[in-house]
Amino acid sequence: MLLHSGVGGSGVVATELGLRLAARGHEVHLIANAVPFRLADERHDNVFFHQIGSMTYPLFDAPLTTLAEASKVVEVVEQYGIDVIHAHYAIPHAAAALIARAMVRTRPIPAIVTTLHGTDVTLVGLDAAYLRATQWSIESSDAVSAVSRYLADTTINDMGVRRDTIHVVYNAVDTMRFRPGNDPSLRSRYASDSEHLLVHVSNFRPVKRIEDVIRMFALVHAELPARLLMIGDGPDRPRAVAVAESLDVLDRVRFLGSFPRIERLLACADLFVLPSSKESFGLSALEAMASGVPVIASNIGGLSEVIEHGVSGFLHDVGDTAAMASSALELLHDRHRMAAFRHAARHRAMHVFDPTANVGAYLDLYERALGHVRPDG
Ligand code: GMT
Repeated sequence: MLLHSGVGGSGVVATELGLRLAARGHEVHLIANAVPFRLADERHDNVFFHQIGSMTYPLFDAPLTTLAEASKVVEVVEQYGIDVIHAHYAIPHAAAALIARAMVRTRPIPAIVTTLHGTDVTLVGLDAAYLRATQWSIESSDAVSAVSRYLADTTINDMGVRRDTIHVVYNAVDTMRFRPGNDPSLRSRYASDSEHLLVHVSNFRPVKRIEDVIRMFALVHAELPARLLMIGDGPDRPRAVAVAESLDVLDRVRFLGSFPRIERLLACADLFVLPSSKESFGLSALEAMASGVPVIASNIGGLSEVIEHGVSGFLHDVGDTAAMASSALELLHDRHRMAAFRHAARHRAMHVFDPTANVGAYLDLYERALGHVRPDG
């Protein structure tokens, strides 16, 4: 598995898939710049971590990370006899995998599977600086998957990738780990019994529109006593703090920073808020739903494949914080409706985004890719 190690859904998806494959007896090697976020507190005999080297040199503007990654992949493939290289996020991982395969001296050569997660297609990959490299990486992989139908279609239609098939494999959630079960003593640290608790989790990048979380929260709090937990960190945090201050709700908002085990906190929430401008899937929303927390989100990307509008949450136009607040208040005012939404959210998470089915889908994809690269077995 080649993955981004920081806070972010693609790294979480890759790490959790690796752990599930290892639990089934497969040997899994994770290759990243640093220990992946959700691997930090896990240990499994079949899981190995290899750190990509980083050498600076006055002639280079920055470390040549894609080449360093390719070199590390070659080392791991030649030492361990890897069958499948699974790149999570097209660039640079799929490109590094393809470069590595061209260098490998041992046989048989590994198959390359690329999973598209989001901005590798909808933002970064579309930029002229990376477009051809991204197209080539996707077209040259032996099998390609996307985490939503929306993302698969966008890759073919908007990015102009020439490929017959991009398989859709929805992300999964561990519904034993993420489950309802409010811990009153934990919740009481952030909100009293008479206050409603709203939560947002992300890496606070511009696509997450975290200022909208604050604006929407301020409208909710104007009508009902409420608190907001902002979990995560990133470049837009100072602006969100400034907006909270200007709307006079800073004392109602707690910025907790980022940490890997958020399940106990999520289970304390009344609503989860995700007003992103781009979101190919929305793993954090799914984790909230598994915790029995309805989601108020924007109606973009793959979010409508995860959240059913009017059943397990509400979807509104990007930036329409008034509509988002009004939907939130609708649920917070109506205990029975809230209970129905909580149940529907949990039910959907359990039945549509099941980890066992997800591992099975990826194993099928690995077989397909191996059939492509090693047709004679
Ligand atoms: O594509 C990104 O912006 C980064 C990526 C990540 O590593 O967090 O997020 C994407 O992949 C997640 C896991 O598949 C999805 O849940 C997110 O929706 C997706 N982010 C975007 O599309 C903005």
